[in-house]
Amino acid sequence: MTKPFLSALCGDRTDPPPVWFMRQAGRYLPEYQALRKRAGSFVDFCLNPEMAAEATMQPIRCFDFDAAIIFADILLIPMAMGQELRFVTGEGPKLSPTASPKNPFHADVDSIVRKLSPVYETVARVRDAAPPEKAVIGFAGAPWTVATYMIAGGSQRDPSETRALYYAEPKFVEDLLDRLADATAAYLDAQIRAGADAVQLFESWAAGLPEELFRRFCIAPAQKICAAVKAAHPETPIICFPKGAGGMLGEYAESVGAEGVGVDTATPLGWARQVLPGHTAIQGALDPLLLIAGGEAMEEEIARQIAALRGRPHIFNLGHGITPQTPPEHVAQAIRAIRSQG
Ligand code: 1CP
Repeated sequence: MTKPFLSALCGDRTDPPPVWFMRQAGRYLPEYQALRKRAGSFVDFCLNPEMAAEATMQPIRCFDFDAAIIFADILLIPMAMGQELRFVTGEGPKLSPTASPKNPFHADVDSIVRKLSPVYETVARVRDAAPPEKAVIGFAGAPWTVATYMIAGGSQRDPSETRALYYAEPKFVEDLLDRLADATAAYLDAQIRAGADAVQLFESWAAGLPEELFRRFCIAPAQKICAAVKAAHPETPIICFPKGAGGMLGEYAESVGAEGVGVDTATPLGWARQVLPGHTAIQGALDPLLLIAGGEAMEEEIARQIAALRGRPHIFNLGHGITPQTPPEHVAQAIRAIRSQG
């Protein structure tokens, strides 16, 4: 059974393009809200394979997306490294104590990977439950993004605290990124062994880095992770999403060598197709706020984006995660509009 999502990652253009949405499992869905109420804490939810598999499958059943992304979170790695992780309603995630040169959170990779074994069971359950034409996506946060949460102790307006700490304590930040890269590669390897068809690396805080730091913090760790994953699983495609990479996007894609690259809402698509290698699948980039409005404006923008990437391997997605305010019927409308572009 061919999976349209994987065809795009092999470099094939399909019309209509395959589609999934970042954060497609989540608070905008009444089914998710009901499950969340029963699940206890958010961390308990992520580490309960039965419930996490159910949350993963809800958007597939509701909207027939082409790929199911495992219900988990990028902050499970810091938790497995020894930080306490809590989600405070209205405030977002909290990690304590914060990572610092005095508190570097050394943990061996095997113990990190072992602590996250419920996630691999979720992957296996979703693989069993998903129809054969649907792809299962495993994921992790990229080291720089995860390090910014570990150092800030949770939600942040921007990652300036981590950048400032780097200038004061370069060795600590470099060492943390290196350890995160090793743990992340092993974590993705375990997800692929459990049945993930592809993996995505979320670099949510790539914006604002001077070019040399972008190379050191975003490109080098992604290269290390992709090389390790490819060595173990040469057939498994990788998508990297360096949100806010701006003018560094082309160099990032060339250097990292992922099969797919995510583009954010601010990226001009005509420019992206010039700077990204021709065989690289471009994933994106509908504005999630347009999904709140729905209607004709949304349908026109969907048609415009598909036309802008005509002839190129394209995975339709959002330029960032879906928001809790999104009416589920607009998601259904968006999928119909995408699938009508043959
Ligand atoms: O209240 C709730 O029900 C929790 C909301 C929620 C959900 C549904 C969080 C808290 N995480 C998730 C799941 C999640 N997170 C998934 C799987 C589901 C899916 O995509 O369908 C994924 C891929 C993530 C990834 C994630 N978590 C990122 C990277 C993508 C991005 O948005 O930039 C980041 C930065 C996080 C941290 C996080 N977890 C949750 C929140 C609210 C945040 C962002 C915190 C912040 O920066 O303020």
